Amino acid sequence: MKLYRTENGIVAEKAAKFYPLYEENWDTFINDDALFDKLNKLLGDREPSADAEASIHNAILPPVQSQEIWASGVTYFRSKLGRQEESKDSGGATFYELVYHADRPELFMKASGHRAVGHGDKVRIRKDSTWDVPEPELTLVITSSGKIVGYTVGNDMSSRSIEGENPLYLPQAKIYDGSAAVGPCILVTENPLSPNTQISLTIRRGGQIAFEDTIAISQIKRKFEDLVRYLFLEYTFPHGALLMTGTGIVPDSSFTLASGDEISIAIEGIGTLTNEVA
Ligand code: DO4
Ligand code: MG
Repeated sequence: MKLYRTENGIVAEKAAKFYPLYEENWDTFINDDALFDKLNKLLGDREPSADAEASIHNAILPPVQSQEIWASGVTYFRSKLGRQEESKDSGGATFYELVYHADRPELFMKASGHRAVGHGDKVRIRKDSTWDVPEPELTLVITSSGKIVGYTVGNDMSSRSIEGENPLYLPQAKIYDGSAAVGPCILVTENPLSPNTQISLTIRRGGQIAFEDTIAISQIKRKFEDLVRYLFLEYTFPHGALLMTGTGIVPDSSFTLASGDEISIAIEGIGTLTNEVA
């Protein structure tokens, strides 16, 4: 089952039928350890509607409201290599090696919910950056008790020139207006995603494919539960949280994003998040 946040309210999708849940409040509805069962039961008593389906095609909002969006770093080998390469002149490479193998993961706050952009919105590159990439990341939807109840697609837009200059510039490389995209919906499942689930990134420039790659989530070095455990260790999330799980796809060093590029991130079972670079 999938949940969309639309201008009319929440819309649920089950077996290609769309159900209006307009009376529900996003923050309280998704922050429920029994979300799968609740949704399943609710849809059993409802009729699908053409209006609900239309509201998805009109405008989907990012599937986040009062939740904070956090991100994990250096969780895939390819990410470790990419960071080491970009920071080799600044002496930062050792830190990426260490954090890749450490028990404690790298976690950082990416955006508050109201700063996130959704499917079809524009993402941005910083004016003071010269080397930029999208980071396609499976994103966990977590309740305030720390339970993973769903998944969405995330784009952790990043400045490699600023991050490579000095690892301490990470917040500036990662956190700025238009740097966090999530959507198009939340996949609510009874069971965890299959490790074979593929994440695909396609970047189009002038209608042509400028970059594409795919990775399976089985390539991640850490367990999702461990990332969540560290995130919740000394921090409370009254509305729950979203957690990007890190990128396993890094374009070659010669690639940088440009204004007008179209970034599509597809994750099997969830959907495709598409954003143009402003
Ligand atoms: O350490 C820098 C950030 C890493 C990151 O965002 C990722 O691996 O996805
Ligand atoms: Mg990332």
